[in-house]
Amino acid sequence: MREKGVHSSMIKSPKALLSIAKAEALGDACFRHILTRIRPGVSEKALAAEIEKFLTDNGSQGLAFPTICVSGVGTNEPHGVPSDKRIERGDFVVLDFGARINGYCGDMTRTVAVGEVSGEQEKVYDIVLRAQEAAIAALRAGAHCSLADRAAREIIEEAGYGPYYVHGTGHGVGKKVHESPRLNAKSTHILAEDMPVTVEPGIYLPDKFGVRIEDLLIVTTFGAVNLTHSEKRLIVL
Ligand SMILES: [Mn+2]
Repeated sequence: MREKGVHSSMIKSPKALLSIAKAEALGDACFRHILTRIRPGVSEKALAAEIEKFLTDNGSQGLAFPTICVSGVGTNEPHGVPSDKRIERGDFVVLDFGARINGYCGDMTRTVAVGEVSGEQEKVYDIVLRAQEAAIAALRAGAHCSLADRAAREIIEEAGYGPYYVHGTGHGVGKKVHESPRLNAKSTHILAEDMPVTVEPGIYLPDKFGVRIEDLLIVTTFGAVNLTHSEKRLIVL
């Protein structure tokens, strides 16, 4: 019997899930690599190019989507485009990228600090991380997708940053990087076993900085399997 809010295209085959897991593992390897390249003076464009080179050199067949690498004030834009801006001490750097394996996409985001970090940066990072972990904890086959969004949003709202969480909490992933189900407040989708979904809350402070943390997980009857293993505690390079 098909549950309301569940469409078969959201549930992926074992072969598709393995390809998505491999794409995400390649993303983890890429993150480890790019950490060795992030330093003051390197441009966003150069880092984005290095990410894409690492992915394709290591088996990515094309890319899941154009790489986001933004820094400083530019991190306050959720879908920023890499520019010639050079990394500076005190910047947050947001990296959002994905490999493609057998046609299937990976998708991950990490925010790292360079040189030093302010109290406000640490505070906002911690709120986003707690929101992300709460949303992950709300993933379970049979749960409404809006619940994961609510879990993340509640934490951000209680911390006083509600107006600065300007997008949904996550999405399905397949041959397209953005698929159903949608994990947002209006979603009518219901999670089911073997749905790959992202969880990616963020806070974007105008004229200051933004933070986003994104993992890719497979929904199960007991919760979710996290395919993304990169460090989530704040990294200061
Ligand atoms: Mn995503």
